[in-house]
Amino acid sequence: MKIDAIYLRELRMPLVKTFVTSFGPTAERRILLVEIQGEGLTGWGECVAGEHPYYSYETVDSAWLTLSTELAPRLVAADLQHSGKCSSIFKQVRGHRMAKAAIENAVWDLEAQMRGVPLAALLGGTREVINCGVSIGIQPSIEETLEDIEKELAAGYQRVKLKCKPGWDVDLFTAVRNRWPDILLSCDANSAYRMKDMDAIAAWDEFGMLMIEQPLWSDDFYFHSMLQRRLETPICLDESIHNRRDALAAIEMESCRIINIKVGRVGGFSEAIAVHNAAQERGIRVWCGGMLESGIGRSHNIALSSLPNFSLPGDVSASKRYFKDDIIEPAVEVSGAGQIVVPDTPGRGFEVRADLIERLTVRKEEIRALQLVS
Ligand code: OSB
Ligand code: MG
Repeated sequence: MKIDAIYLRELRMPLVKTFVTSFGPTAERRILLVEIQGEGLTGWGECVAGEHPYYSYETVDSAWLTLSTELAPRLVAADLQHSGKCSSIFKQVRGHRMAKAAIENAVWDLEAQMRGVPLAALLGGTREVINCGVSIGIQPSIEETLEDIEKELAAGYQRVKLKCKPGWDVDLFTAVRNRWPDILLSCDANSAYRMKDMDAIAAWDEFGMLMIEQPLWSDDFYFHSMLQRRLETPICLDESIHNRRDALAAIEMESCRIINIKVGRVGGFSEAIAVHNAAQERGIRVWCGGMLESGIGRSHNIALSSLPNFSLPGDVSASKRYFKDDIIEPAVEVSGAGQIVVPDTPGRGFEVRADLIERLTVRKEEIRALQLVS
Protein backbone atom coordinates (compact mmCIF):
# COMPACT_ATOMS: atom_id res chain seq x y z
CA MET A 1 0.00 0.00 0.00
CA LYS A 2 1.65 3.24 -1.06
CA ILE A 3 0.74 6.19 1.13
CA ASP A 4 1.31 9.64 -0.38
CA ALA A 5 0.12 11.97 2.35
CA ILE A 6 -1.68 12.07 5.67
CA TYR A 7 -3.83 15.01 6.75
CA LEU A 8 -4.96 15.73 10.28
CA ARG A 9 -8.03 17.88 10.70
CA GLU A 10 -9.91 19.24 13.65
CA LEU A 11 -13.59 20.01 13.19
CA ARG A 12 -15.99 21.68 15.61
CA MET A 13 -19.43 20.09 15.75
CA PRO A 14 -22.04 21.17 18.30
CA LEU A 15 -24.14 18.31 19.70
CA VAL A 16 -27.90 18.50 19.21
CA LYS A 17 -28.18 17.99 22.97
CA THR A 18 -25.56 18.33 25.72
CA PHE A 19 -24.48 14.86 26.85
CA VAL A 20 -23.81 14.46 30.58
CA THR A 21 -21.92 11.56 32.20
CA SER A 22 -20.64 11.09 35.74
CA PHE A 23 -17.52 13.03 34.70
CA GLY A 24 -19.33 16.04 33.27
CA PRO A 25 -21.09 17.60 30.26
CA THR A 26 -20.14 17.74 26.55
CA ALA A 27 -21.95 20.38 24.46
CA GLU A 28 -19.65 20.57 21.45
CA ARG A 29 -17.36 17.91 19.98
CA ARG A 30 -13.89 18.63 18.73
CA ILE A 31 -13.65 15.97 16.04
CA LEU A 32 -10.14 14.89 15.00
CA LEU A 33 -10.06 13.23 11.59
CA VAL A 34 -7.20 11.41 9.86
CA GLU A 35 -7.29 11.45 6.07
CA ILE A 36 -4.87 9.13 4.27
CA GLN A 37 -4.24 9.52 0.56
CA GLY A 38 -2.66 6.71 -1.42
CA GLU A 39 -3.26 4.43 -4.39
CA GLY A 40 -5.50 7.18 -5.83
CA LEU A 41 -7.93 6.72 -2.93
CA THR A 42 -8.70 8.36 0.42
CA GLY A 43 -9.12 6.49 3.69
CA TRP A 44 -10.66 8.22 6.71
CA GLY A 45 -10.29 7.62 10.43
CA GLU A 46 -11.71 9.39 13.49
CA CYS A 47 -10.00 9.86 16.83
CA VAL A 48 -12.46 9.35 19.70
CA ALA A 49 -10.37 11.15 22.32
CA GLY A 50 -12.38 13.66 24.33
CA GLU A 51 -11.96 17.38 24.81
CA HIS A 52 -10.68 16.72 28.36
CA PRO A 53 -8.72 13.79 29.87
CA TYR A 54 -11.73 12.54 31.85
CA TYR A 55 -12.80 9.29 30.19
CA SER A 56 -9.15 8.45 29.48
CA TYR A 57 -5.83 10.30 29.66
CA GLU A 58 -5.94 11.04 25.94
CA THR A 59 -7.39 14.28 24.59
CA VAL A 60 -7.85 15.76 21.12
CA ASP A 61 -4.66 17.76 21.68
CA SER A 62 -2.54 14.87 22.98
CA ALA A 63 -3.72 12.71 20.09
CA TRP A 64 -2.96 15.44 17.56
CA LEU A 65 0.59 15.76 18.87
CA THR A 66 1.12 11.98 18.94
CA LEU A 67 -0.27 11.58 15.43
CA SER A 68 1.71 14.46 13.95
CA THR A 69 5.08 13.82 15.61
CA GLU A 70 5.13 10.03 16.04
CA LEU A 71 2.48 7.97 14.25
CA ALA A 72 1.98 9.66 10.88
CA PRO A 73 5.75 10.02 10.17
CA ARG A 74 6.21 6.30 10.96
CA LEU A 75 3.37 5.29 8.67
CA VAL A 76 4.46 7.34 5.63
CA ALA A 77 8.00 5.91 6.00
CA ALA A 78 6.82 2.29 6.33
CA ASP A 79 6.43 -0.36 3.66
CA LEU A 80 2.88 -1.35 4.58
CA GLN A 81 1.49 -4.64 3.25
CA HIS A 82 -1.74 -4.92 5.18
CA SER A 83 -3.72 -2.86 7.73
CA GLY A 84 -3.14 -5.58 10.31
CA LYS A 85 0.56 -4.59 10.34
CA CYS A 86 -0.07 -1.08 11.68
CA SER A 87 0.33 -2.03 15.32
CA SER A 88 3.86 -3.29 14.69
CA ILE A 89 4.74 0.00 12.96
CA PHE A 90 3.48 1.93 16.00
CA LYS A 91 4.69 -0.42 18.73
CA GLN A 92 7.54 1.80 19.93
CA VAL A 93 4.90 4.34 21.03
CA ARG A 94 3.47 3.28 24.35
CA GLY A 95 -0.27 3.79 24.97
CA HIS A 96 -2.01 6.58 23.02
CA ARG A 97 -4.45 4.00 21.70
CA MET A 98 -7.08 6.46 20.50
CA ALA A 99 -4.47 8.22 18.37
CA LYS A 100 -3.26 4.86 17.02
CA ALA A 101 -6.81 3.70 16.29
CA ALA A 102 -7.59 6.85 14.29
CA ILE A 103 -4.70 6.26 11.89
CA GLU A 104 -4.94 2.46 11.77
CA ASN A 105 -8.66 2.61 11.02
CA ALA A 106 -8.04 5.06 8.16
CA VAL A 107 -5.66 2.46 6.69
CA TRP A 108 -8.34 -0.27 6.97
CA ASP A 109 -10.81 2.12 5.34
CA LEU A 110 -8.33 2.65 2.48
CA GLU A 111 -7.53 -1.06 2.12
CA ALA A 112 -11.23 -1.98 1.89
CA GLN A 113 -11.61 0.50 -0.99
CA MET A 114 -8.44 -0.81 -2.69
CA ARG A 115 -9.71 -4.36 -2.55
CA GLY A 116 -13.22 -3.33 -3.53
CA VAL A 117 -14.78 -5.04 -0.50
CA PRO A 118 -16.99 -3.68 2.28
CA LEU A 119 -15.00 -2.64 5.36
CA ALA A 120 -17.25 -4.94 7.42
CA ALA A 121 -16.23 -7.94 5.28
CA LEU A 122 -12.53 -7.04 5.49
CA LEU A 123 -12.83 -7.05 9.30
CA GLY A 124 -14.52 -10.47 9.25
CA GLY A 125 -18.09 -9.24 9.74
CA THR A 126 -21.00 -11.56 9.02
CA ARG A 127 -24.09 -9.61 10.13
CA GLU A 128 -26.26 -7.83 7.55
CA VAL A 129 -27.91 -5.65 10.19
CA ILE A 130 -26.78 -4.57 13.63
CA ASN A 131 -28.93 -4.08 16.72
CA CYS A 132 -28.97 -0.66 18.34
CA GLY A 133 -29.41 0.74 21.81
CA VAL A 134 -29.14 4.25 23.21
CA SER A 135 -27.07 5.81 25.96
CA ILE A 136 -29.17 8.27 27.97
CA GLY A 137 -27.19 11.07 29.60
CA ILE A 138 -27.73 12.44 33.09
CA GLN A 139 -30.56 15.01 33.03
CA PRO A 140 -31.80 17.76 35.33
CA SER A 141 -34.81 15.62 36.36
CA ILE A 142 -36.18 12.08 36.28
CA GLU A 143 -39.25 13.37 34.44
CA GLU A 144 -37.11 14.67 31.56
CA THR A 145 -35.20 11.39 31.45
CA LEU A 146 -38.44 9.42 31.15
CA GLU A 147 -39.55 11.67 28.29
CA ASP A 148 -36.24 11.01 26.55
CA ILE A 149 -36.55 7.26 26.98
CA GLU A 150 -40.12 7.33 25.71
CA LYS A 151 -38.95 9.02 22.51
CA GLU A 152 -36.09 6.55 21.97
CA LEU A 153 -38.30 3.49 22.56
CA ALA A 154 -40.85 4.87 20.11
CA ALA A 155 -38.03 5.20 17.55
CA GLY A 156 -37.38 1.48 17.96
CA TYR A 157 -34.16 1.30 19.99
CA GLN A 158 -33.76 -2.13 21.57
CA ARG A 159 -31.86 -1.31 24.75
CA VAL A 160 -31.72 1.71 27.07
CA LYS A 161 -28.53 2.48 28.99
CA LEU A 162 -28.82 5.00 31.81
CA LYS A 163 -25.79 7.04 32.74
CA CYS A 164 -25.64 7.05 36.53
CA LYS A 165 -23.60 8.27 39.50
CA PRO A 166 -24.05 8.38 43.29
CA GLY A 167 -27.29 10.29 43.89
CA TRP A 168 -28.53 9.59 40.35
CA ASP A 169 -29.23 5.88 40.47
CA VAL A 170 -31.91 3.96 42.44
CA ASP A 171 -34.66 6.61 42.18
CA LEU A 172 -34.07 6.76 38.45
CA PHE A 173 -33.92 2.96 38.04
CA THR A 174 -37.12 2.61 40.09
CA ALA A 175 -38.98 5.18 38.00
CA VAL A 176 -37.83 3.60 34.73
CA ARG A 177 -38.70 0.06 35.85
CA ASN A 178 -42.12 1.14 37.14
CA ARG A 179 -42.91 2.56 33.73
CA TRP A 180 -41.24 -0.10 31.56
CA PRO A 181 -40.92 -3.39 33.53
CA ASP A 182 -39.72 -5.42 30.54
CA ILE A 183 -37.33 -3.35 28.43
CA LEU A 184 -33.66 -4.28 28.07
CA LEU A 185 -32.12 -1.87 30.56
CA SER A 186 -28.54 -1.23 31.67
CA CYS A 187 -26.61 1.47 33.47
CA ASP A 188 -23.15 2.98 33.08
CA ALA A 189 -21.35 4.68 35.98
CA ASN A 190 -18.09 5.54 34.19
CA SER A 191 -16.20 4.56 37.37
CA ALA A 192 -18.18 6.79 39.75
CA TYR A 193 -18.51 4.30 42.67
CA ARG A 194 -16.12 3.06 45.36
CA MET A 195 -15.83 0.15 47.83
CA LYS A 196 -18.17 1.86 50.30
CA ASP A 197 -20.92 1.68 47.65
CA MET A 198 -20.67 -2.10 47.18
CA ASP A 199 -23.64 -2.97 49.43
CA ALA A 200 -25.82 -0.47 47.63
CA ILE A 201 -24.81 -1.75 44.17
CA ALA A 202 -25.35 -5.35 45.25
CA ALA A 203 -29.01 -4.43 45.81
CA TRP A 204 -29.46 -3.31 42.16
CA ASP A 205 -30.23 -6.91 41.17
CA GLU A 206 -33.87 -6.08 41.88
CA PHE A 207 -33.98 -3.94 38.70
CA GLY A 208 -33.27 -6.92 36.47
CA MET A 209 -30.77 -5.05 34.37
CA LEU A 210 -28.92 -6.58 31.43
CA MET A 211 -25.66 -5.28 32.89
CA ILE A 212 -23.98 -2.70 35.11
CA GLU A 213 -21.19 -0.97 33.19
CA GLN A 214 -17.87 0.04 34.80
CA PRO A 215 -19.13 0.85 38.30
CA LEU A 216 -15.66 1.02 39.93
CA TRP A 217 -12.21 2.42 39.12
CA SER A 218 -11.25 2.81 35.47
CA ASP A 219 -8.11 0.67 35.86
CA ASP A 220 -9.53 -2.06 38.07
CA PHE A 221 -10.15 -5.80 37.68
CA TYR A 222 -9.86 -7.11 41.25
CA PHE A 223 -12.56 -5.09 43.00
CA HIS A 224 -14.93 -5.57 40.08
CA SER A 225 -14.47 -9.33 40.53
CA MET A 226 -15.35 -8.96 44.24
CA LEU A 227 -18.46 -7.02 43.28
CA GLN A 228 -19.41 -9.48 40.51
CA ARG A 229 -19.42 -12.29 43.08
CA ARG A 230 -22.14 -10.45 44.98
CA LEU A 231 -24.29 -9.70 41.91
CA GLU A 232 -26.63 -11.74 39.74
CA THR A 233 -26.53 -8.90 37.20
CA PRO A 234 -23.54 -9.14 34.85
CA ILE A 235 -20.88 -6.47 35.17
CA CYS A 236 -19.70 -5.05 31.84
CA LEU A 237 -16.23 -3.54 31.65
CA ASP A 238 -15.52 -0.55 29.40
CA GLU A 239 -12.65 1.67 30.66
CA SER A 240 -10.63 -1.23 32.16
CA ILE A 241 -10.16 -3.10 28.86
CA HIS A 242 -7.35 -1.76 26.66
CA ASN A 243 -6.33 -4.89 24.77
CA ARG A 244 -6.75 -8.65 24.42
CA ARG A 245 -4.62 -9.30 27.51
CA ASP A 246 -6.88 -7.14 29.65
CA ALA A 247 -9.90 -9.02 28.31
CA LEU A 248 -8.28 -12.34 29.21
CA ALA A 249 -7.42 -11.11 32.70
CA ALA A 250 -10.94 -9.79 33.30
CA ILE A 251 -12.55 -13.01 32.06
CA GLU A 252 -10.14 -15.19 34.07
CA MET A 253 -10.78 -13.18 37.26
CA GLU A 254 -14.52 -13.02 36.58
CA SER A 255 -14.42 -9.25 36.84
CA CYS A 256 -17.14 -9.06 34.20
CA ARG A 257 -19.45 -11.25 32.12
CA ILE A 258 -19.86 -8.82 29.24
CA ILE A 259 -17.33 -6.57 27.46
CA ASN A 260 -17.95 -3.22 25.80
CA ILE A 261 -15.55 -2.93 22.83
CA LYS A 262 -14.65 0.56 21.70
CA VAL A 263 -12.25 0.48 18.79
CA GLY A 264 -10.57 3.72 19.93
CA ARG A 265 -10.03 2.51 23.48
CA VAL A 266 -8.23 -0.66 22.35
CA GLY A 267 -6.04 1.01 19.71
CA GLY A 268 -7.67 0.09 16.41
CA PHE A 269 -9.54 -2.57 14.47
CA SER A 270 -6.83 -5.26 14.82
CA GLU A 271 -6.94 -5.22 18.60
CA ALA A 272 -10.75 -4.85 18.63
CA ILE A 273 -10.98 -8.05 16.57
CA ALA A 274 -8.52 -9.75 18.97
CA VAL A 275 -10.66 -8.76 21.99
CA HIS A 276 -13.79 -9.90 20.15
CA ASN A 277 -12.24 -13.30 19.36
CA ALA A 278 -10.83 -13.84 22.86
CA ALA A 279 -14.26 -13.13 24.35
CA GLN A 280 -16.07 -15.30 21.80
CA GLU A 281 -13.82 -18.29 22.49
CA ARG A 282 -14.69 -17.99 26.19
CA GLY A 283 -18.43 -17.46 25.83
CA ILE A 284 -18.34 -13.80 26.84
CA ARG A 285 -20.71 -11.54 24.90
CA VAL A 286 -19.54 -8.19 23.56
CA TRP A 287 -21.18 -5.06 22.21
CA CYS A 288 -19.88 -1.94 20.48
CA GLY A 289 -19.58 1.19 22.59
CA GLY A 290 -19.87 4.76 21.32
CA MET A 291 -17.91 7.95 21.96
CA LEU A 292 -20.24 10.58 20.45
CA GLU A 293 -18.57 10.01 17.08
CA SER A 294 -19.24 11.86 13.85
CA GLY A 295 -20.32 9.82 10.84
CA ILE A 296 -16.84 8.55 10.08
CA GLY A 297 -16.31 6.90 13.45
CA ARG A 298 -19.95 5.83 13.40
CA SER A 299 -19.55 4.07 10.02
CA HIS A 300 -16.50 2.26 11.41
CA ASN A 301 -18.48 1.20 14.49
CA ILE A 302 -21.18 -0.23 12.21
CA ALA A 303 -18.57 -2.28 10.32
CA LEU A 304 -17.06 -3.58 13.58
CA SER A 305 -20.50 -4.42 15.02
CA SER A 306 -21.07 -6.82 12.11
CA LEU A 307 -18.67 -9.36 13.66
CA PRO A 308 -20.49 -12.43 14.98
CA ASN A 309 -19.95 -12.04 18.75
CA PHE A 310 -21.43 -8.51 18.83
CA SER A 311 -24.61 -10.19 20.03
CA LEU A 312 -25.94 -7.43 22.30
CA PRO A 313 -27.32 -4.09 21.04
CA GLY A 314 -24.55 -1.47 20.88
CA ASP A 315 -24.33 2.26 21.54
CA VAL A 316 -24.33 2.85 17.78
CA SER A 317 -27.32 4.99 16.94
CA ALA A 318 -28.62 7.42 14.32
CA SER A 319 -26.57 10.47 13.27
CA LYS A 320 -29.48 12.79 14.07
CA ARG A 321 -29.35 11.93 17.78
CA TYR A 322 -26.00 13.75 17.91
CA PHE A 323 -25.61 16.18 15.01
CA LYS A 324 -27.93 18.31 12.92
CA ASP A 325 -25.72 17.77 9.88
CA ASP A 326 -23.49 14.72 9.82
CA ILE A 327 -20.31 14.70 7.70
CA ILE A 328 -21.25 11.53 5.82
CA GLU A 329 -23.88 10.80 3.19
CA PRO A 330 -26.37 9.29 3.72
CA ALA A 331 -26.61 9.98 7.46
CA VAL A 332 -26.79 6.85 9.63
CA GLU A 333 -30.43 5.84 10.11
CA VAL A 334 -32.03 3.36 12.46
CA SER A 335 -35.11 1.37 11.41
CA GLY A 336 -38.32 1.12 13.43
CA ALA A 337 -37.01 -2.27 14.59
CA GLY A 338 -33.92 -0.57 16.07
CA GLN A 339 -31.46 -1.80 13.46
CA ILE A 340 -28.86 -0.33 11.13
CA VAL A 341 -28.20 -2.00 7.78
CA VAL A 342 -24.51 -2.83 7.31
CA PRO A 343 -23.45 -1.38 3.93
CA ASP A 344 -22.48 -3.95 1.30
CA THR A 345 -20.63 -1.51 -0.99
CA PRO A 346 -16.81 -1.19 -1.07
CA GLY A 347 -15.14 0.64 1.83
CA ARG A 348 -17.05 2.20 4.74
CA GLY A 349 -20.19 2.46 2.58
CA PHE A 350 -20.94 6.11 3.33
CA GLU A 351 -19.64 9.04 1.25
CA VAL A 352 -17.75 11.79 2.97
CA ARG A 353 -19.19 15.32 2.62
CA ALA A 354 -15.95 17.07 1.63
CA ASP A 355 -17.46 20.58 1.43
CA LEU A 356 -19.01 20.35 4.87
CA ILE A 357 -15.80 18.92 6.35
CA GLU A 358 -13.83 21.80 4.82
CA ARG A 359 -16.28 24.33 6.26
CA LEU A 360 -16.13 22.82 9.77
CA THR A 361 -12.31 22.49 9.80
CA VAL A 362 -10.56 24.78 12.27
CA ARG A 363 -7.05 23.24 12.02
CA LYS A 364 -5.26 21.16 9.40
CA GLU A 365 -1.79 19.66 9.04
CA GLU A 366 -0.13 17.69 6.27
CA ILE A 367 2.42 14.90 6.80
CA ARG A 368 4.31 13.54 3.78
CA ALA A 369 7.19 11.15 3.31
CA LEU A 370 10.52 12.97 2.99
CA GLN A 371 11.27 13.44 -0.69
CA LEU A 372 14.80 12.15 -1.26
CA VAL A 373 16.59 14.22 -3.90
CA SER A 374 18.95 12.03 -5.92
O1 OSB B 1 -18.86 5.22 28.70
O2 OSB B 1 -19.92 4.68 26.92
C1 OSB B 1 -19.33 5.55 27.61
C2 OSB B 1 -19.64 8.89 25.79
C3 OSB B 1 -18.45 9.48 26.14
C4 OSB B 1 -17.58 8.81 26.97
C5 OSB B 1 -17.91 7.56 27.47
C6 OSB B 1 -19.10 6.94 27.10
C7 OSB B 1 -19.99 7.65 26.28
C8 OSB B 1 -21.30 7.14 25.87
C9 OSB B 1 -21.84 7.65 24.58
O3 OSB B 1 -21.98 6.41 26.56
C10 OSB B 1 -22.51 6.61 23.77
C11 OSB B 1 -22.82 7.13 22.39
O4 OSB B 1 -21.90 7.50 21.62
O5 OSB B 1 -23.99 7.13 22.07
MG1 MG C 1 -19.12 3.17 29.23
